[in-house]
This record gives sequence, structure tokens and C-alpha cells, in this order.
Amino acid sequence: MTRRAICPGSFDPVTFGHLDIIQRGAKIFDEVIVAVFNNQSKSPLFTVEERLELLRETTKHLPNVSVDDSKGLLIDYARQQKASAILRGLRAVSDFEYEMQITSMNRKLDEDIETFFMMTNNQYSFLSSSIVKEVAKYKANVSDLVPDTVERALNEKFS
Ligand code: COD
Repeated sequence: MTRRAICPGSFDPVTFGHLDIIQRGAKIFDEVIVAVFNNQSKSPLFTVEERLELLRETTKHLPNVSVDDSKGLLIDYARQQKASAILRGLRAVSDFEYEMQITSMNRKLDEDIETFFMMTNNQYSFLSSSIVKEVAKYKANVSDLVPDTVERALNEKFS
């Protein structure tokens, strides 16, 4: 049986923190589908199409990773893709409460789909798309935080 995981997120935009989780997940699962959802509580800088394009470009070296988007419930999407797992990253204790809430709800909706958490690599524990956008807006260097192609896209947005 193919072990397929969904790695869901806003990815607005994708950072080295996201890519670390995706790359490590791709070593464990046969297939990883990175799925862009619109998180209702965030106002995105990039359109879904732009986010997909940046994800495609930055994961193209990973043969078992694909990129997609969905508008509905994560658990419905996971079922539709015949995925057995949801892959999430954890940075700090502050992530835990939110993750615990959505994991419990997802398990209530479908107890056969497991959520897997991977601890962030220490060097990315402070990193989030929001911090990157904040810093890039004031023209600071973000080359340690995101791939070149994302840095260029941020510079264009804020030019
Ligand atoms: N290091 C490690 N992991 C990281 C880092 C980092 N530096 N930065 C982010 N991550 C991880 C996050 O923990 C997350 O696992 C993933 O990368 C994506 O992060 P974000 O911030 O882009 O994504 P979120 O948290 O905004 O995604 C929220 C969802 C879109 C998954 C959520 O809103 C959702 O499930 N929406 C669909 C509707 C639904 O089903 N809602 C009900 C859920 S109960």
C-alpha cells in the first residue's frame, strides 16, 4: 500500500522551515502532497496560484512530492486523495495548542487518518511566513529564510 501524506498549509509564501518539513517527510512517506488551503484567519499576500507556483519551483527536485490546492475541509481532501496521514511541523510550545485543536477535530471527523508532527530544525524554530513578510516589507535581507525565487517574488510584491 502506498503511504501517502498530505502536508497542508497556507504557504504564504513557502519558507526554508516548510521545505525542511516537506523534505524530511518525503523520506518517510512514499508520496507527499503539499496542499495549499486558505486559512480564514490570515489575509494572504500571495494568491493561491502564486503560492502554488513558488511551491512547485522549490520542490521540483523532490520526485515524490506534488503540489495542489483545495478549498474545502482538510480531512475531506485527505480522504479524496486516499492519504493515510497529515504531516505538520511544530516550532514551539506556542504552536501546540492550535495544532492540538485541529488534530482533535480532524480525528473526530475521520479516526483513520493520523496526524504526524515533525519538530522543526533548530535553525528554523523562529521562522514563519509572517516574519518573512514583515522583514521583506522593510527591504531587509531574507536570503537565509527563503529560497531565491521566493525572495524575488517578495521583492516584486513590495516594490
Ligand atoms: N519549521 C517547521 N515547521 C513549520 C515552520 C518552521 N519554521 N513554519 C511553518 N511550519 C509548519 C506549520 O507548523 C504547518 O504544519 C505547516 O508548516 C504549514 O504552515 P502554515 O503557517 O503555512 O499553515 P497554516 O498553519 O496556516 O495551515 C492551516 C491549515 C490551512 C492547514 C488549516 O487552516 C486547515 O486545515 N484549513 C482547511 C480547512 C479545515 O479543514 N479546517 C478545519 C480544521 S479542524
